[in-house]
Amino acid sequence: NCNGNSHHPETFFKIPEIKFTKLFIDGEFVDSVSGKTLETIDPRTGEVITRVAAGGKEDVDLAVKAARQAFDHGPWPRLGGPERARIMLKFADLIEENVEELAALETIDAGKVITFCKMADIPTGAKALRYYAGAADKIHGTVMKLSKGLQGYTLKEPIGVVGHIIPWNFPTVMFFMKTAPALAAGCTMVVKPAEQTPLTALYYAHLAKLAGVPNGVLNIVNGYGETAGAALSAHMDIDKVSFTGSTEVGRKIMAAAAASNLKPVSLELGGKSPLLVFDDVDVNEAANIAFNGMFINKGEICVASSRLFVQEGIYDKFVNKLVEKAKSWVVGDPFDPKVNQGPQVTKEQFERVMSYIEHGKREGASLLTGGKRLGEKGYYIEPTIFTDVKDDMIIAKEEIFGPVLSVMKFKTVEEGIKRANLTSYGLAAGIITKDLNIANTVSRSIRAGIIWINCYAAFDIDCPYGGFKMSGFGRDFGVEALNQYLQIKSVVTPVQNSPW
Ligand code: TXE
Repeated sequence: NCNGNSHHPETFFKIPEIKFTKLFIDGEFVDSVSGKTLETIDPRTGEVITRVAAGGKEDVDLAVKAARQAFDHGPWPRLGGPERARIMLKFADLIEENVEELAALETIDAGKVITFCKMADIPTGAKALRYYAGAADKIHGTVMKLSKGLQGYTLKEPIGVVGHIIPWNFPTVMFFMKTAPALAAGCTMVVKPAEQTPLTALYYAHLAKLAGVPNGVLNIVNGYGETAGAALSAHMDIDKVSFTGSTEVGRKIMAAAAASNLKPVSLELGGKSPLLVFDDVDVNEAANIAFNGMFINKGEICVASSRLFVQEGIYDKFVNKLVEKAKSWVVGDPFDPKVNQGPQVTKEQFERVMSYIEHGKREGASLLTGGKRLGEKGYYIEPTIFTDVKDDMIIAKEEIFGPVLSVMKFKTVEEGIKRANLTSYGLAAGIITKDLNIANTVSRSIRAGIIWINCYAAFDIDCPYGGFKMSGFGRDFGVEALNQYLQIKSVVTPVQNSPW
């Protein structure tokens, strides 16, 4: 493993100039009312990249007012679907034209490896816009022949002004998994990006304007959760809040929605996802899937396969393979194309992960590999694997959100299912086996929103995704996400002298 600080970033990529640092309200970049700003930090060094305007309640009020006006009187909800689609497609093209610059912004802000940002994260923004643009002109209700001479039909109307509160682990993907279906539905919106990663969202505001998204439709208020985020979730004039983040904040958002105007919320929260590997597999292939399922995006991924259950027949061989993979996994500057894992997003997250590693050691799990910080600067952590993990240890129960894997041994299918379900979360799960019956039984028995068989973390925009249990409710991606931004109105009327 190379040291996180051994390279100069310029060797690999030109860091882009930071062009957008203000709030975006009613089609203009503006300072915050209070004049306050917040620092955004380069996780490779801990140094300040730039300061961006920090919005508070007053700024949220202004943004909601603009969005309300655009919804109640503006063109966006009133355009035909094909017109909205045309603008969304242009927006998607602009993202692709600027992919290099956007990828570099995402990498410097979040510490995500540049190769992935270029290949996956940024293009997913364009893909989401195109997918939902394709749906914008196919939003139909149904017609019902009702009893007693009545006829009914449903109208699917945009839900109104939406608040999107998003986290820092996939700033671009989260931005578009929420805004693209809301735009297609004809909603207007206020987005609050995570305070740790504000840079790409502001660039998207600029591109939206260039593409022709009317003023007031897409507003961005950067700021902290307790101020800007809380103001959005408690706002009387917001019709829906869509949130991705921690379970703890999810509770606060739901409470604020209940205490204000009872706006519906959708919550995509944490996870502690199980991956079950059965004796019949090709050990090398399965270890690859399991290792990537945990360590991609430095473990900062809500579906991370952080509880790995390996059946006893292959357990020793499998664990050896995992160690081999950890040894060849390159941690370092995320601008280096050879690097697999960049720094954790912030000092706070870095310290949180390190403290979980200490918990694991204290609780008596065996530290098989890793466990240490890399370098003295920046927030780099070695890929870390614990074995002899018991189901009730803290490291097996709580979401660590970093490169720390817990490996457990199991005997029977029944035992595997039972232990996989021993969690308050229910976001995702994986099964690796050649036995179709086992795959079918296990996938029906695990209470989680997405199950991967012989693959892991395989996402597609057409495939809905969200949680069971304390991983939240509501679905992002797929047609399901579009429905979250639509209201159903039933219209009923008598039909006189109906012949049937
Ligand atoms: O999340 P927060 P944090 C989990 C993960 C991680 C932990 C803490 O386990 O270690 O959460 O991360 C905004 N009202 N996930 O503290 O605080 C905040 O500004 C309204 C899993 O960074 O939930 C940011 O925009 N909003 C997750 C967003 O909520 C508030 C991804 C998420 O931040 C608010 C991220 C409030 N009172 C973390 N307080 C996933 N599911 O992928 C904060 N926010």
